[in-house]
Amino acid sequence: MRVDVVTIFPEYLAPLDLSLIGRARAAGILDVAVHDLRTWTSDVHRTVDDTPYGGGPGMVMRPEPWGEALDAVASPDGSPGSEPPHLVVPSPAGVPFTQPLAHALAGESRLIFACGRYEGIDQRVLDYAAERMPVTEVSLGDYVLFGGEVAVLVILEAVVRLLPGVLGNADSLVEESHADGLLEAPVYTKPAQWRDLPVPEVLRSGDHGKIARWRRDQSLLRTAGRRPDLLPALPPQALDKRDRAT
Ligand code: 6GU
Repeated sequence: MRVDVVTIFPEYLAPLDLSLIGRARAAGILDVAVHDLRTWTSDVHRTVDDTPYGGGPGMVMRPEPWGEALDAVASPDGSPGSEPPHLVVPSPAGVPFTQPLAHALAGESRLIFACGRYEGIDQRVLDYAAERMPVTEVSLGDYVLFGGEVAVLVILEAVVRLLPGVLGNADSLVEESHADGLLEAPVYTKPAQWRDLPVPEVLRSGDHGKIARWRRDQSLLRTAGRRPDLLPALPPQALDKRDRAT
């Protein structure tokens, strides 16, 4: 997968060199380039923002540098039949970022992230891009960040770990929170007794049927307690009669 990130703060993306993402890059699974938006300014002050039409607080990112940047970064790589990149724009006004969206983005061969700051990017940049490539504005949740850079780190971490060859154990993708629309059950390791707290007896019983049932119940109870919004969103077959008893 090829990823281009356009930002006025390239240093913010330094963590992409670390850890599992850094390893995916070293293994050739992921190719990331971070670009400074100011490369595509033409005035001496390298201005990227201006006051909003219609008035109001804050500043809006000007369309010209963004247009030049996206023209340059999205230009076809020359290989015949190559798909257009998918433009991802982090924004508190976007669609919620979820595990299904992470899976969808993991299926793309090219992603471009456009990091807005201030009140956002002139809407015409997104309208123009949407005529030429898929564009998705994505939100991490119902709160406001200074800009899209940290959101890119979050989104890429969720996407890159889904790429084939990045995680050692494919089972961990099947068993994790959100894989089946429920939160994961609590986990324990040795020692069996820590301070005055024992590991739940069932997990030490060796009865795999009972363990699976206990984990399923814990998932259901956790989800009902912490994320009741997830339950109506489950597909109809997701809960059997035994689940409904929990
Ligand atoms: Cl993706 N960007 C910004 N700037 N703020 C956010 C967000 C994204 N998600 C939640 N708040």
